[in-house]
Amino acid sequence: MSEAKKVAVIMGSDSDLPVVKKAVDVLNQFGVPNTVHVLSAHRSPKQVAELAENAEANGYGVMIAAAGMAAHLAGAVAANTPLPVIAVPVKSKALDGVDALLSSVMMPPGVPVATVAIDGAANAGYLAVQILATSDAELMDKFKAFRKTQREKNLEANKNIYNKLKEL
Ligand code: RP5
Repeated sequence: MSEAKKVAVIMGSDSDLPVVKKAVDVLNQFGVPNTVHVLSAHRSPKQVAELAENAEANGYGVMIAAAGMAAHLAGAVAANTPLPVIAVPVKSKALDGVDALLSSVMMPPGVPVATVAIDGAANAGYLAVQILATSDAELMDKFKAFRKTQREKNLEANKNIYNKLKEL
């Protein structure tokens, strides 16, 4: 059996960590092996390119790149790897993350990055799990079980909504 593919989680600055932690938590929850890096498209571009260029050979299956402001990290990673790349735009003070959202999502044809919501790192984790699960039946079963639990919780809340209304 081939080894489980890893996910590389990269953030532009360690100031992004409180957001990015949610992606790492999801990957750990599903038992997906991952590595975490602080590398910047602007401050350490050579190291970003090196990580991305070697990622496929090093056993990665998906790369997550989180950055704020003029966020070029996901694009710089995608430019250097054939692996799927997920961008997490991180909220900044001046433009509330819209700057990073637009920088991440408006990629030219042929070099896509799958961009989640501003600060949506948990969904980056879930999407990475879903991508890897297409070639990993055990992981797919775990993901389906997670969705079932989510649905059951929602339906339970639906049953209880009138009791909740009375409590308010
Ligand atoms: C981006 O600039 C980082 O991803 C971070 O979101 C933002 C600010 O970085 P610091 O000045 O906090 O290091 O490259």
